[in-house]
Amino acid sequence: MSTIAFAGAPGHGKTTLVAALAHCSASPPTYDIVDVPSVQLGSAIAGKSIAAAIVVVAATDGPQEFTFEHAQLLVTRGVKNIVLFLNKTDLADDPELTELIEMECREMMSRAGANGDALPVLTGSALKATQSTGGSDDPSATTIYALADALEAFAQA
Ligand SMILES: Nc1nc2c(ncn2[C@@H]2O[C@H](COP(=O)(O)OP(=O)(O)OP(=O)(O)O)[C@@H](O)[C@H]2O)c(=O)[nH]1
Ligand SMILES: [Mg+2]
Repeated sequence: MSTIAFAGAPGHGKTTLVAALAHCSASPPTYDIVDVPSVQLGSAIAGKSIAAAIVVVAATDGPQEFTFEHAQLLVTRGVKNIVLFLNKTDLADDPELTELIEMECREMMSRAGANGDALPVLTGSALKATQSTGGSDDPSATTIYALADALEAFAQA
């Protein structure tokens, strides 16, 4: 089974995003998930082949030193499929600021050695998605559907 890793600074929402994926998906994932406290990511993925990684960044805080270190770790480990999830948009009510943070994230990923400009970015609220009734008109859920589809595709590749 493929392994997909959740990366990002402490408290930015990795575990909540994993819960949102489980909540919004009709079927169980076809991949193993690595979701550990941020300090443990390096040891958790050691020796594993990682099909894809999600870098979670809270839109309320922007990328942190930890985020950068994780990005570097993923690049060093040869992880090609990286998706950025800009989380906690329910708390970030200024779309211009969120756009600025997205640019900051892309720049940070490029500094870490990834192609920040080409990075797929999803924006949403993992917390809202865990509370969603799953209607296709609920934007918090549709973002999670998009992420779930992307992850399944990476896991099958
Ligand atoms: N408002 C809001 N809160 C969120 C969202 N996602 C996560 N949180 C909250 O942020 C806090 C941290 O979320 P976690 O999912 O535990 O973060 P984590 O990245 O797994 O943290 P560590 O495992 O400690 O590295 C919790 O209180 C969550 O409920 C969101 O989209 N919106
Ligand atoms: Mg966690």
